[in-house]
Amino acid sequence: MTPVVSEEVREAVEAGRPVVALESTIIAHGLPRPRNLRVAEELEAVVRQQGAVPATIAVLDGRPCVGLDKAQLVRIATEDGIRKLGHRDLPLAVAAGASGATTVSATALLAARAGVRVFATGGLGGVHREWTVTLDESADLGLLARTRITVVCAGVKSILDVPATLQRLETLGVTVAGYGTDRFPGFYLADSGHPVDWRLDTPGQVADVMRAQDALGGPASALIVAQPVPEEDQLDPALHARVLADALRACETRGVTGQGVTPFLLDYLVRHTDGASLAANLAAVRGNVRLAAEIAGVWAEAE
Ligand code: PSU
Ligand code: MN
Repeated sequence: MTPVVSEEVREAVEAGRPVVALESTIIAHGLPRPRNLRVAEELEAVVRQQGAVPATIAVLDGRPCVGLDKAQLVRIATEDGIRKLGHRDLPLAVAAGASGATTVSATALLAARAGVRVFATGGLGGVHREWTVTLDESADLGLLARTRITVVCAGVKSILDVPATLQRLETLGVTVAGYGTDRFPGFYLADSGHPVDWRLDTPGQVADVMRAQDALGGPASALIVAQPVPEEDQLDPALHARVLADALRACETRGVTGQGVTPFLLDYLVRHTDGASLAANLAAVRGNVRLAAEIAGVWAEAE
């Protein structure tokens, strides 16, 4: 299942130039249409502005692709029947010749296989509230415990049980640092209400940690760089709390389970905050993509 790496990405990886992996589930299932296509293109442009090469990742007609051309990006954003693929779904999608968007877990796996070390997203998946009943924990966590990649994110999605997710990351041995903060970010919110033990303040410091990971050896786990959405762009915390409580109730009432839970909750928030949650989500992702490109730049210089 060797990924099909675009020529631009392959050349950049071979030459040691900066590359940033981008996931496609946020495009296909995390953002409303038609805005999602514009966002996909904008995120790639942000990477380029920083002098790095974007590698958006997805599976098209059974082929895992690292680096999409314009037509492929359009398919992911607009085609009906684009599936949501976690890493466990990849062999099924390949064998069936299916097309799908990759979550953090599938994107991280394919990026690492293609030699891409830095990856930007919005918020990681994690332990869902009601875990004691549903046992719903995103496959993102387990995969990141086994993959050497740096993920820039705004923490984990605030629809989750954040302290339980932080605990699982600790148990699984995933390295976590706040970026420019001692507080663990809360995706739509700048502060999840929980502290983070380590803080990094510059792309150079992040690259130092990446080098130390490699020098130490040990399990090939990830580095999570958790950057908060700027406070002026965050969702109003009171609105967030109120609408999220409604969203969780609606999810239960409608019997949404499994892969459908996260897209349902994100969509509910967009519709019931008059788009404010979308604005916060986009601000977080944009900031993460920019920082990831900076980190990739410093990393490429140091290699
Ligand atoms: N970040 C966003 N929007 C998203 C996601 C992340 O801003 O839609 C996606 C990621 O692909 C993540 C997935 O891996 O949600 C988690 O889904 P689940 O909880 O079903 O594992
Ligand atoms: Mn889940």
